[in-house]
Amino acid sequence: MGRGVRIVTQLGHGTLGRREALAVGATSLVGGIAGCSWQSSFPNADVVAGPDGQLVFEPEDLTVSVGETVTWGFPTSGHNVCCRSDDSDKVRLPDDAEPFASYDPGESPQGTVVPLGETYEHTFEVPGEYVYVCIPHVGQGMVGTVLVT
Ligand SMILES: [Cu+2]
Repeated sequence: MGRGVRIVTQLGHGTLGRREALAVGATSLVGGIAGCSWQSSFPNADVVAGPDGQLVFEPEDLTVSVGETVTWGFPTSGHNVCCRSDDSDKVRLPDDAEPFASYDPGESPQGTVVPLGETYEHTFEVPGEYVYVCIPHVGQGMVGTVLVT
């Protein structure tokens, strides 16, 4: 009879172990979902830089009216916004438009990124097509356009 009790105890431990494993799995899953929903913490961002860790701007193409402000949100770290022809030959902007970037002209284009969770804004005063890049990832195709009409 004593043996029987011991067996039941062992089964009990086994069951508990499985529950713990499932709980850990569930926690990881919640973490994954929370990671995806980072985007929604930028309800006012027009463009998300690096959503879900992808090296893209989302949406890639955006159309706005003259005088409108575009806000980029940064749910992941390591990215910036550059629309300065001096810093990348992929950049295009109307001749009479002021170049802009999320870093200052004196700062390193490669090394100056927008901190995680922050935003960058630019107001478009000149109509035309703007092709901007993320300097650290322009080689991987992290390029976006804003059409100002
Ligand atoms: Cu980037």
